[in-house]
Amino acid sequence: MTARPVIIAPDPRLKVKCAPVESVDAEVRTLMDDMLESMHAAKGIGLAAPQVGIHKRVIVVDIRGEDKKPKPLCLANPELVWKSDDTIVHEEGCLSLPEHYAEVTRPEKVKVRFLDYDGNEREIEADGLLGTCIQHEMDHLEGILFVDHLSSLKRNIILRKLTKTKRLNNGDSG
Ligand code: GNR
Ligand code: NI
Repeated sequence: MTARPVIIAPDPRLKVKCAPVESVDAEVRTLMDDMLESMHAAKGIGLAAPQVGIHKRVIVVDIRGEDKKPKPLCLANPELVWKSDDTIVHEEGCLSLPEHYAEVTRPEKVKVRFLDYDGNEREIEADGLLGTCIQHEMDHLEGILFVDHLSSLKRNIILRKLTKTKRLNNGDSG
């Protein structure tokens, strides 16, 4: 398995609508394995394929803490089949927006249909942190980041800071 670097915003590769996979074949399973390794290495609770530069509809999540045994979930072609009218506010972070956090409002509960690691069609109902995380990852497949749910003022503050950090890391003077 190979941990792949996570792309940091702003970056056009994070704004792409991803394509469905035809099936969960060996290549997709390798991608899932690499994504789990990348996510664990970065201490994230979820990761979407576009964050490692692959524009396929594949996400992984693992919301367990470090104390408990990890039980990762791999989802290909996830589809929202139902969402609650009730919403919840959760503080979100994103490996592509390092060190920035904000409260995001989303449906409290969702039902999602997907292909699992073995290629079987499954459905899960998720709420709480898992529900929030799955919705956050599914947004990535549409080229949407959590900052896109904020006011343009808050979004621009975060994106400008990230641009500045990138410039500093690249050694530019501006
Ligand atoms: O590690 C992550 N934590 C997190 C916290 C609240 C809501 C969503 C997330 S997902 C994020 C990892 C990530 O960027 N996934 O795309
Ligand atoms: Ni993210």
